[in-house]
Amino acid sequence: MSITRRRVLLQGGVISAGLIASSIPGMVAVARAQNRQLPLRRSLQGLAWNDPIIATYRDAVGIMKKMSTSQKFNWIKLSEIHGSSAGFKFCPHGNWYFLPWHRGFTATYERIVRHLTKNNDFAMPFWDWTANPRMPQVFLSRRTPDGKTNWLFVTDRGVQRTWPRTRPMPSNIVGQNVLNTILAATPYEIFGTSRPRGQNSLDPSWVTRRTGTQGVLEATPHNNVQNNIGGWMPTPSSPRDPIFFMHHSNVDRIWDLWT
Ligand SMILES: [Cu+2]
Repeated sequence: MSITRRRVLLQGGVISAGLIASSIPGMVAVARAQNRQLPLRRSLQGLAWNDPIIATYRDAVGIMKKMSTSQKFNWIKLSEIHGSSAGFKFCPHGNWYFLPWHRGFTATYERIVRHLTKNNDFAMPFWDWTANPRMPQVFLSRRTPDGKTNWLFVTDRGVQRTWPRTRPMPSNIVGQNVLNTILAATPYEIFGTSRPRGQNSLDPSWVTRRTGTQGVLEATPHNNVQNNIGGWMPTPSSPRDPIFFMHHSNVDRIWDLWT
């Protein structure tokens, strides 16, 4: 059976209505939040280093990096939900849960940033690598122009990004043609990766099995942008690079476009 975008929409609607009705506290909060104007995710392009959105994210990453490992929002500890040097933990790749899982993960960080900075206008910007294929400037310098630590730069010992700052991501990875191919894929499992081989129940253990066939979105721009950036990004510890969330915010936006 092929799952079309319409079917995903219908099933998604039924699932969320059911959850709200059963008054799970988190979902009630989501329903309430939907009644007020939610902050809109913006393109990273054109946001200056001192734009409130960038400054908020940089501050939050700094707060999390300075937390001890016993604190629940510690930067490294949070990233271990995704994976660590021991391998992937909960994150599904090569699995049709790839998109929804990373949507939830990105939204979780977005809320943590609001919580830590008290800036409720914050929404995770997206790096639109199709329109702006060079690495975003605000991630690239060790210090901000006013001489403070740039927490968006990767300073971990022995782990450095390797993609040259002046070189655009190649168009066979992020170009408009690639995007058109992604958006033209109607079956969800072609667009957004297939179910793991042999899945025959909704048991949560299927979420972390990586035996599906990656769709173009996951296999082409998602994987290759991460592989090209280097440092943490090609590894299970990829969320240790703050650019991870603006990369995934864009993957999430493309899912929304497709829908
Ligand atoms: Cu992942």
